[in-house]
Amino acid sequence: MAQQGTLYIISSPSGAGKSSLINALLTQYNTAGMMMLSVSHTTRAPRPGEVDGQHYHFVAVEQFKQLIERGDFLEWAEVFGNYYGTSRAAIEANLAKGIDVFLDIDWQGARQIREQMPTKSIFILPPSREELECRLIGRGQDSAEIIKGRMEKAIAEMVHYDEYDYVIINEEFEQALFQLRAILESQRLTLASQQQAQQDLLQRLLAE
Ligand SMILES: Nc1nc2c(ncn2[C@@H]2O[C@H](COP(=O)(O)OP(=O)(O)O)[C@@H](O)[C@H]2O)c(=O)[nH]1
Ligand SMILES: [Mg+2]
Repeated sequence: MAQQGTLYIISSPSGAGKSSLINALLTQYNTAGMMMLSVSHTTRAPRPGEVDGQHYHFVAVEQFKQLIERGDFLEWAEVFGNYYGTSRAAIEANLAKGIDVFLDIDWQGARQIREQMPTKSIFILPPSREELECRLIGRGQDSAEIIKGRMEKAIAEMVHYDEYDYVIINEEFEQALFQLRAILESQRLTLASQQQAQQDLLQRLLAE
């Protein structure tokens, strides 16, 4: 039996640098295509530069509700007034192939997934409130009112940090990326993982 991939849940408030970290991880360390990021469905409008099917599957509310009814979502939640959902199909198939799957989802989604399958969950925090505010303003895509709202939502997300297995403070990007990698590497070195990955070697080593 092929080794089952690990399902990583990564959450953070908006502006903590989660997307950049996940992207760097997947482009720099995706050895043999054994890691993938799940593309969620959302009812929010695409931002400039966002590509349908790549950043999200952008759908209308009606379509989203149909997907809920069909049972297509492993989890879904309303976040900042929009719907977001993780579709089941790609995830289960890829985990079965031994591929590590990454979910960029909020705390509500994380709770739902944890109830259904084994996960390793990681929460990414900004180094300070001031820095978080700077990063939210730095995007320059939203009005002052939206930014204020996002600060409030960020705090509402951050209070759930203690539901996660790992916590990373993203002060310096390369350091945070290194820490994210360390979590992955250690996961691959657990007894259970190594017993699967090194079956042949272990058999040879322990033969009488
Ligand atoms: N529950 C759930 N949350 C999601 C999903 N996709 C994205 N999110 C979360 O929704 C929030 C808003 O995401 P987004 O619209 O991309 O804005 P961002 O804050 O700039 O990343 C983030 O916390 C995401 O992690 C999903 O499929 N399910
Ligand atoms: Mg995002």
